[in-house]
Amino acid sequence: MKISSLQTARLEYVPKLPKMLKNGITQIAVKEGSETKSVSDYEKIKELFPNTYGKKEVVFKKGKNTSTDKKQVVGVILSGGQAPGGHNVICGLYDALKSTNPENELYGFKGGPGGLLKDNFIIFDDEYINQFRNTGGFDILGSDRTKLETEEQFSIVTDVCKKHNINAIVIIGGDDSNTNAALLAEYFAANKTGIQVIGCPKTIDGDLKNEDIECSFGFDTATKTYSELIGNIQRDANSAKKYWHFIKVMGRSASHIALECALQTQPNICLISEEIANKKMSISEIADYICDSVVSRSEKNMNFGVVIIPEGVVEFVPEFSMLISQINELLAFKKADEFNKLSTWDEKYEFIVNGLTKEAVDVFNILPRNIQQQLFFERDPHGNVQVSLIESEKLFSAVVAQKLEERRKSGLYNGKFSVLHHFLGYEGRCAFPSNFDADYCYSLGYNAFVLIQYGYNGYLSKISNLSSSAINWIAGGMPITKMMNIERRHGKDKPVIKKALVDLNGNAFKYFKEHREKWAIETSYVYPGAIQYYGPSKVCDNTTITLALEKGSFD
Ligand code: FBP
Repeated sequence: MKISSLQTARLEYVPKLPKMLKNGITQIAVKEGSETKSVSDYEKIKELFPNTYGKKEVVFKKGKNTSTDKKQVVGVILSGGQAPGGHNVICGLYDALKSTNPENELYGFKGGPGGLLKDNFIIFDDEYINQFRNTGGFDILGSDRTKLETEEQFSIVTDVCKKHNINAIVIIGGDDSNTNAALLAEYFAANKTGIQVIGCPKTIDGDLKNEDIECSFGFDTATKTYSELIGNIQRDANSAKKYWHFIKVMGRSASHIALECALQTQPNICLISEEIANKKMSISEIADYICDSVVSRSEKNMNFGVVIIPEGVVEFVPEFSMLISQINELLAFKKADEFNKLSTWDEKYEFIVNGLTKEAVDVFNILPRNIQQQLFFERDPHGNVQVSLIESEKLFSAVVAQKLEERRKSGLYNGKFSVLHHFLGYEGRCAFPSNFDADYCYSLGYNAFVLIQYGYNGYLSKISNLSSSAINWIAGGMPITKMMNIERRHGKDKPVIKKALVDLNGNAFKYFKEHREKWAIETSYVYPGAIQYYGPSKVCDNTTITLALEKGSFD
């Protein structure tokens, strides 16, 4: 297989480990902290996790190893969407396991949790794993979105583990996958299987973070990749001076990615969904906010600009949520069939407006026709509108265009508004991991093995102090139940890891808020350029501005 020269060089990169893990298992001692409590709903979580609740926080330090010396057979899966660095988690796990005892074995289950249920596996060896070191993607094993959550599935997993003498499973996933890791750990403990479960925090979205997990892996590389592209677009905009670029960025519900990209590139506008919900902004108000920037810039002869839009924004606009829930109701049961039989858009439009309240019709009518139609293109298996498929970048640019025409008629605008649209998502999920993600992921995997070696179950591999250099990172583990609360999901109360949305009182958002008025009017663009893998540490090893601001180390 032909590989690029960068890939050849990256295969040789040696990821940095925190000093407490650097000298191998014989010199890693454990220090237990105090017993933990879930973030809220203590009694309920305790009741649901009687065997794994309240366990102690763990920190590793340099010292004499006191773990039991036994052969370890570990299984690993990648779960959910790709995130740069997943390969390095597995490499770190493999290296720790083999350097502890060459007889230890690592099983990789192919195709995510679904592959674990099907017992579809490979056994890792040096030859296979060495091809994936420091590379992006999840192709080392593949992944899927099967949810491991039923007793029946847990019993199948137990049989698979017993068949191969696997004594621990590592689940590399986001908040949902790690919630399920906690359920599996509880099942294993309750049934005295002796099998352990360790999770590793993955997702480019950055929404798996809390007081213990400073950031999920992949966020650093994905946001650097998008910021490079946004910076390039900004430079093009500033060169040609004729387009407004509306750029949607991935990130599901939370706006962490959008915010980080804005901090890195200083666009004219960046919408933050959490703020929109907090201020209960309407589509019209959001469009006016963008229009103000377009008009002010046009007065200075700058008929160009950049707007960043977070993927999940429409769900956070209260009037839009109201419209979506009315459409979902309207199409429930037999009505969807009736609707689907109508052949022309005019007939469909008639059907829709007759079934909605006046308030909902008013919102529906603000939307450009292509967006109105998108609401009915593809619905999920329950018949619900798939909000994530809505091209919000087109929605907002169209409403802005309408409003600019109104302002033009009133003599308040005399510029040009030519728009280009972009969606940045998949471009960032499999990039070569930045040095930060390569080091962080390798450390997470290495550390996961140390947690296994010390017998922990139901823990998330925790590497902290991440805004400092890798040597000073702190390695340890946190019981997953500590991060859980009870939330209503699909009409039922469920124990889940609390998802982190952008904190409007946090330093990252505050910094953005302090600067955005200037950015909206002036051309303050920053061009971050491509991720650098080689060169001075301050160019290659720095992490996100969000993390630096949160940790007070941003200069
Ligand atoms: P995870 O939450 O599984 O890490 O996935 C993140 C993500 O990239 C989201 O940002 C995006 O909305 C979604 O996956 C896309 O999913 P798919 O790969 O199934 O199209």
